[in-house]
Amino acid sequence: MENEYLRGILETVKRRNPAEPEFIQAVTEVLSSLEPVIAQRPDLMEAGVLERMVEPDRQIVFRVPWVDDSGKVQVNRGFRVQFNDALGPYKGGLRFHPTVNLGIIKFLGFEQVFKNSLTTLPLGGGKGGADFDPKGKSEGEIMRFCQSFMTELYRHIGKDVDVPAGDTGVGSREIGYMFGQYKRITGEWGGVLTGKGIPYGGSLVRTEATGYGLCYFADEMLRANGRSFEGQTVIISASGNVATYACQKATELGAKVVAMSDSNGYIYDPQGIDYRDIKQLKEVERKRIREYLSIRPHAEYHEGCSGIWNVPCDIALPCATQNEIDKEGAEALAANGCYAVAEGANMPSKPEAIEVYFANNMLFAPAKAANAGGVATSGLEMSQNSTRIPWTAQEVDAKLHGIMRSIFAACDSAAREYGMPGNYMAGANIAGFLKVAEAMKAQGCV
Ligand code: NDP
Ligand code: 2IT
Repeated sequence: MENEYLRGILETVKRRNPAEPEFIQAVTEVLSSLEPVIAQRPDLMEAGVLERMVEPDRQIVFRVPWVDDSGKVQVNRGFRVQFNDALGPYKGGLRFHPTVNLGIIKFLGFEQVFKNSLTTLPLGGGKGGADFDPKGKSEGEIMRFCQSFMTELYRHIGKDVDVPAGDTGVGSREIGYMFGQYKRITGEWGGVLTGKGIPYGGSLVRTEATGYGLCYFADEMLRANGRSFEGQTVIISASGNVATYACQKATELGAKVVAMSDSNGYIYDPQGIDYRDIKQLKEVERKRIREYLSIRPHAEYHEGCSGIWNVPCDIALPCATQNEIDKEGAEALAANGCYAVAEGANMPSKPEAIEVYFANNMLFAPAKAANAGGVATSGLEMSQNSTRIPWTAQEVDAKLHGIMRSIFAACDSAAREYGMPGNYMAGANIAGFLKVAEAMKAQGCV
């Protein structure tokens, strides 16, 4: 980074957050993209916009006590980081995973600010979660954990204050338990969480939205570069919410998905994976991906999830977790002819992997643009909750599609305007930043 002002901001972030490598990684990427913007916009520098943007509005850390099935008290740590509310109420998911810590939640919250800005909807950015591992827990344990988590969280959120949703380990089951507890404590039935079940205020297509949106964005990028999903071979890491519906939409758009994974290993099915098998296995039965072979015995299972990047493909859709593609993974993709990577997970590519994509002229759709369809549809759920008029699946899907198109257009044109045509990562960071920056400048030093 050449710009002295940006370097100074990064140094402060590093000094203040020494134990948070993922947060520093996310900030470094955004600041690096902003060099040409800062050169042209001294007014934003004078308003101290960036100094304020890299420091969350507030970081809430709390104890989550609960009683397991054997009667033993368990304690987890809960988080909600309210990062920036310049554009609207804080908005972002809750992650339940044993690897969760403050630095992880801060990187996710920071990214969410720019992502939500790109959605075109009035949404601020935040993120939360807990270091709770839902794997192997009973229904009763999951419910008691969610209720305890909400017993603290409720005082910090509200439908016009902060609206959480799902993320890794948090789906409609967990949202249901948390919504019930919020309602019981506050007596208020409102749109305080998104990703709710359809019978009680949820939006049609929210479950599918991140995976669909990822493919809509990737499709725009491919078409802008003279390509399409038609006839292409695709690999998708993970088999969770985002991965499952990315598999469905990529297939509908004419591709063949030949590999998917979980944290233990990956499956390879040269005949093409039907998303309904994955949905049944993972969403309904909550089993491991290796069980796929019991329904499709011709497929292969390989232990170790990172081996998936060695499977030859045209397009790769990483949909598991942060930093899941390292330099070697990216090199394997490039060597096998992969020409496009679109990120469904948040920050799945290490910086060295991104360098490999650019060095090989691969098309790269960065997470904060490509996976924004989930939160965008959460925004649509908030609209439906406010007006109390639900939309049909077709209406929501059409709005989602339109939003993903406009996000691609914004990334594409910002990249061109600042002299980096085709660099959608820089385009996403710049377009996302400018809207938040204008709002912060207009609202004064708060
Ligand atoms: P789910 O909990 O539904 O699924 C997570 C999937 O990723 C599982 O297949 C899981 O495997 C795998 N996974 C998780 N952690 C790891 C790891 N450390 N190594 C390898 N595999 C791992 O989560 P989602 O699909 O909702 O989220 C996936 C990603 O997409 C996350 O980065 C999330 O932040 C991002 N995202 C989610 C959105 C949403 O609306 N849900 C919106 C935008 C982004 P296993 O079962 O073995 O743990
Ligand atoms: O990372 C994300 O954008 C999400 N987990 C979705 C957040 C939301 O509020 O729907």
